[in-house]
Amino acid sequence: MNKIELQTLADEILFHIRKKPRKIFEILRLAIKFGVETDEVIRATKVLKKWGYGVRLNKNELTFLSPTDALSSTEILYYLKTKIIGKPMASFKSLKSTNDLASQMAAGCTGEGEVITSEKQTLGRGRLGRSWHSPEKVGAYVSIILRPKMSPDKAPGLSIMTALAAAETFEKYCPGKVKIKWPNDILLGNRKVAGVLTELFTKQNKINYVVVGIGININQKQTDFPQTIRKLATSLRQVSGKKINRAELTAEFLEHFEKEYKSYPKSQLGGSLKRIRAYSSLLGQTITLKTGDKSLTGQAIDIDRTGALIVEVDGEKVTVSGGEVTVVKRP
Ligand code: BT5
Repeated sequence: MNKIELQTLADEILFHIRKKPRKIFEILRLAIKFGVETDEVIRATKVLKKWGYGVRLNKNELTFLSPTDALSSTEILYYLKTKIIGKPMASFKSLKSTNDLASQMAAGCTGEGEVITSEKQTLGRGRLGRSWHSPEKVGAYVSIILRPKMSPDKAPGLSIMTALAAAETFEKYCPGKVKIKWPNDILLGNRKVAGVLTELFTKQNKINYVVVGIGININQKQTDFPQTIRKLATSLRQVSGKKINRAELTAEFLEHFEKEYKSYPKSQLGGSLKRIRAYSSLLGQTITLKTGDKSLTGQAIDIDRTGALIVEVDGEKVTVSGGEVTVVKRP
């Protein structure tokens, strides 16, 4: 049994035994139920213990005592009600970057919807070589592998679609306070609570695969952020005043993501533009937008179905598909 099969067995066993906490389950019966050897049930139990589950293994018996607060696939799948996204899912204790691993896996033919999560990242990436602060136990670092049947020019809007799925997830915890800053930031107040990194891989002018990564600050206190971002960043816990179950929130995000993604390859942001506009922190504002070494200043007036921002510059409409935005403060 390889690592992934063992994790799947651990997921199935846990799902079964946690329905009846403190009940004693015979290892032999579990082995028969899941069609495996008894020593494989014991190995799966050890996987669960490693993730921090309270499970008691007593000679030939197994008992569920308590859940873990780790961001494990077992725990996320317990809450997850999707069809494609997160089926399957692989969770790690530490990775350099979930996007990097997802990309390697996708290059090796992993199918659409597979999700990679990690408790922490040692080299979490933002856009343009920037880094994403990814400490353990407080955040969620998640990458989704997609193989949409559409042309590569339709991919840029996936970032704002993902930001919308995140915003709708956060709304439950911080109602009325969530904003999307085009093209890839989710804000609470003026501070960043999550960021999206979409990476597109093409082959002969067609999409081979896309990796959508998101980093979410969930239970950080302000002092958990390094000085460099302490004034820019916030977490859901800080704004809601409540500690949040990270696995449950991750499952909720993946459900929102699946809903939005379903129609994306066909109609891009058609069905979600109204909601994106309502969440947007930029529309109506005077902004400066930098793309490479070019810069323009104007009024952000709309977002179109491809996810591009429309800016009015000296009476003319300019459509831009990516860049860095700062809001110009009026005197
Ligand atoms: C982003 O980039 O906002 C995209 C972040 C994507 C991270 C996810 S985590 C899972 C997946 N695996 C990865 O390796 N990456 C993805 P950008 O717009 O370039 O913003 C980066 C900037 O945000 C940094 O330069 C900091 O100023 C700020 N920043 C870094 N860490 C932050 C954090 N935890 N919270 C808020 N702001 C942060």
